[in-house]
Amino acid sequence: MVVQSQPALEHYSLIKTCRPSNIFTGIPVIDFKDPEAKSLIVKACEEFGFFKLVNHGIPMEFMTRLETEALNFFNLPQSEKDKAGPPDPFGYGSKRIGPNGDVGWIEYLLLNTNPQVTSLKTQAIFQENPEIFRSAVNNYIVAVKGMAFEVLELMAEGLKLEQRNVLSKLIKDEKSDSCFRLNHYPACPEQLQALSGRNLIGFGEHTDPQIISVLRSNNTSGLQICLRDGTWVSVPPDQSSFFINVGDALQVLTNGRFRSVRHRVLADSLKSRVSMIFFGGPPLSEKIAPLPSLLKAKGEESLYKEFTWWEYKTSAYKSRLADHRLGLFEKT
Ligand code: GA4
Repeated sequence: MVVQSQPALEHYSLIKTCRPSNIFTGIPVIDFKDPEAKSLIVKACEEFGFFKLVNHGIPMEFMTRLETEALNFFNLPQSEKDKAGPPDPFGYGSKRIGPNGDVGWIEYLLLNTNPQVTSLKTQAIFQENPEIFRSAVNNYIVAVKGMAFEVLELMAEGLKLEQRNVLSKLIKDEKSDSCFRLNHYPACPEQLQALSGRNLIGFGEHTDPQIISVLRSNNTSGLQICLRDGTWVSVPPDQSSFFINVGDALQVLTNGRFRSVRHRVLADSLKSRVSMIFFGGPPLSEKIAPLPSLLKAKGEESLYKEFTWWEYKTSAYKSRLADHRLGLFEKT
């Protein structure tokens, strides 16, 4: 048995492992309908850069329909899925994440939220049930984007910014550089994990470069976040809720008051995990700098050099997943 498993371990030796960690019960939960939501969101973004959103009003059907369609795609033969790849950055990817050598126990589809042309690759993505899959993706994105606008408007109110659309307009803009990701983490063969006594990494630790990320997953655990003191904790899964991440751009817009949360996903030995994430990014030409009214209110200087979203994104794509990408843009 052990002898049989060794080649498998060798084969996956590029994928990192980590020790299992405890389920965390302290994730802030925000009820969208709570009159206090705006100040609770600000508090959660300051402390964790992460919170769970309940009572969000998006029907479960939007999520389950897309999950079913995504699984139909991921269950296709490998040769069919490969027609929708490689991800450059959009398309189907397996194990490799980004262009710089990161690998994980994962396969995924990375999609542009405003596709201009229908390429051969998009045809390959939507091949089986083109209209059904495409409309499940589109309907889901429209619903989640609308919710992200509202979250950003509540945030602006909580931050006491003069206009409640200062943040939301960045991703409402028709040139907004947002994207969407469908991830499939197959259950990881138990012997592989048992042999090392550790968990295989599905998606290595990183922060999201954008303003905000909205994640929904099935009920399989695996997502972990890194707390301020550097401890990694497991986020209990909840298929009916959304999880909101502060991205690097929002950290800069708030001059470091909100923190972009470092997170990762571990493979589960028994169940596969499916997640869908909307990444709300600004237009490429947008200047990313702390909001002047926030600096004025606190009498602060910007902690960051000036840059556009295009400059940040270009630099992000030259980095490795775990890199501290904002480091290059911090004033010394
Ligand atoms: C992390 C957030 C999003 O998933 C993503 C990722 C992107 C990719 O998978 O192509 C990146 C990663 C993400 C950050 C640094 C670069 C780019 C892989 C990578 C090594 C789609 C994004 O926008 O940035």
